[in-house]
Amino acid sequence: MRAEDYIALEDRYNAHNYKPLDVVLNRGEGVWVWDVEGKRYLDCLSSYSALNQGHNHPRIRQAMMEQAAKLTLTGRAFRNDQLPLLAKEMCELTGYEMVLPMNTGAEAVETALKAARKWGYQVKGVPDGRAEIIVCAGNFHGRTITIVGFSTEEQYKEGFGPFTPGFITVPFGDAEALEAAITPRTVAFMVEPIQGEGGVIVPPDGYLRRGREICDNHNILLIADEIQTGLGRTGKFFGCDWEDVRPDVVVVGKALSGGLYPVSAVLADRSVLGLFNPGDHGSTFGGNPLGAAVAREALSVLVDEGLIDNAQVQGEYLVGRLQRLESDYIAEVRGRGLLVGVDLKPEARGARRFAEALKDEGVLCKETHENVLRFAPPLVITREDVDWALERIEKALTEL
Ligand code: IF1
Repeated sequence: MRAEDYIALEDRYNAHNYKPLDVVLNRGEGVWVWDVEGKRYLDCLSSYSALNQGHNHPRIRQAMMEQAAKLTLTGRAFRNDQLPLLAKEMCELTGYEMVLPMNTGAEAVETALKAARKWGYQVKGVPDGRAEIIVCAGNFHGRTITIVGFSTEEQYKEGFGPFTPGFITVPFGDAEALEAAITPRTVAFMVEPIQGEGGVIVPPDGYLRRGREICDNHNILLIADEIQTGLGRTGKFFGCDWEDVRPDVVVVGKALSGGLYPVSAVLADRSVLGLFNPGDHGSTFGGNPLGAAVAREALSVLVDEGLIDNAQVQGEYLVGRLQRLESDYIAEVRGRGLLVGVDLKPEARGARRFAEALKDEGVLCKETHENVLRFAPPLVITREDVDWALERIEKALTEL
């Protein structure tokens, strides 16, 4: 079958909840992917930061195959020999006391929200059913009804109400607005250290540290959604590490499994996650031995291969080169580590056409909103590969 045949099948039989670039991939290795006609592309999206360790990492693949041949699923009705080791390794790596494993990012966010509400009622003493959680305008935390209910993006909500009450929105990057929104019923403030979907928005210096102080002063949990910014993407283990902030609750997903399998988790201390009792929460696949074995290997690859430092080094180089690029189309280049957004001027007539043109040149990236091109290659990328991509990006942004 040819590419257009796959595209026709997808369009006929799949719901149209996406508008993908018309490239049909069937193989990946490191930063590279190949389409069904054998053409090679440099992946500058990494499945929205799920592939920090690169496609088809040999060590993670091996761990997955070995575990798949032994035991894949027990349900949490029984125990398995991988989950305890994953939890211990995650806690040792991050300095938290407990883990609650889930599968997708949205599920882990929901878990963190449930934990915060339970903490609010049981520990803070908020009257039952009255808990409030503060979130930021421009947030992206997933697609469940509760989560889209507190999105400020109309399209994510339209047609899906009614929504879960108990969420208050404040502007992102404005610590004083956060403090002003707090009431005696506030139990948590949830924030992305850098807003990804929001258009790679880096908050003002000191915002997270000030947020931490405000949460401390008002006895509120700080929840960091590190699903996209975590696990090395920004050049530190967590995005919050840039301001030496330790959230009370951290949500991770995506690259936790190196892109081989959906694995997410909530990290926190016993004072929060210890509040869950048997039957309070769960998931059929959450904590399964296959996912746990994959995540264990994915985490050690991140550390062993120095991918976090590499993200910082290559990211600085990429951002520097993009910032020096003389293009009439670029309004601003933002980012940290290998989470980079190029904000285009209205004259550029939208980011999508650049993503299309770059695809033809062999660089895969995606627009976010109308005017931002996002570049987030796997953290295994070399200087040589960055140069290869830059040559094409510079051409597209100056000649198109
Ligand atoms: C889609 C964006 C990225 C996330 C943060 C939770 C989740 C995500 C900070 C939910 C997911 C995704 C999902 C994907 C597109 C994507 C995305 F453009 F929408 F914003 F990455 F930038 N918190 N992000 O970024 O995790 O349930 O998907 O595992 O198409 O919705 P999930």
